[in-house]
Amino acid sequence: MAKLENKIVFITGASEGIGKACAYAFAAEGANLILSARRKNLLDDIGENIEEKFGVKVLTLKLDVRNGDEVKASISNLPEQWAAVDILINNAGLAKGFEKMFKDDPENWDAMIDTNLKGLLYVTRQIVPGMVKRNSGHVISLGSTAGHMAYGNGSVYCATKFGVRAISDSLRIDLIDTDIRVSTVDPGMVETDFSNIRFFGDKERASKVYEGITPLSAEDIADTILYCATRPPHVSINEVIMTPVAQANSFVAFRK
Ligand code: 8X3
Repeated sequence: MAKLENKIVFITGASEGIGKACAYAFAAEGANLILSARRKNLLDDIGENIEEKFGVKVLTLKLDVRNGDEVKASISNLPEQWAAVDILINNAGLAKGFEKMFKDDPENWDAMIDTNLKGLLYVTRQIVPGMVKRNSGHVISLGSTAGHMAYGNGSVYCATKFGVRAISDSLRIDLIDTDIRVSTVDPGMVETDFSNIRFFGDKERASKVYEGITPLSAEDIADTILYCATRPPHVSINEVIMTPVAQANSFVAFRK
């Protein structure tokens, strides 16, 4: 039997990259999906394809996690059959710019803090109370190696990922008297649109990030998130740090 049959999995940032890969990985295990992102047209295509391929149900939700009121309205108005979310995957996140903090444009900071931290908080705040009521659930958030070692030109991105780790560690304590699990999966180099967005569409600069290295793929991360979600109920994978073999940490990588 599929491991996640009849479970409801809520994924943020599901229109591309790691979020989209999670959608496919979890559907393959029989989960029904709530896919959320700003670009609903992309979600609808993914949803249709997944329903056809895996025979699971998919609800698509146009959601900007940066908007607290919108998050509250959307999640509190979920159709009844979708309201009992079993697994929340806090995937929506981004890096904007690569610049010394004292030269950087504060607009970039707002984009990262609003999505990576406040967005994660807004969504989690809406979904966890239902999990507490049912005494069941799993919150899995995307951290980063940048949340373990800060690097130059990345102060605010690193701060947000240190923050994701702090929020997860604290939430795990807040939920200690429940059966709810809290995990972070913290990757290093993953080849998605991440660097392209960080460098404002400069594809050449983005591709240099992964030069001479076999980076992780979105599917590698989804596979690990699925692993966390499919352990026996008494097992909590609290934190996973994962990198390409050729990357040791934020600073040390070997390029062929
Ligand atoms: C992505 C990894 O090293 O680009 O979170 O910050 S890094």
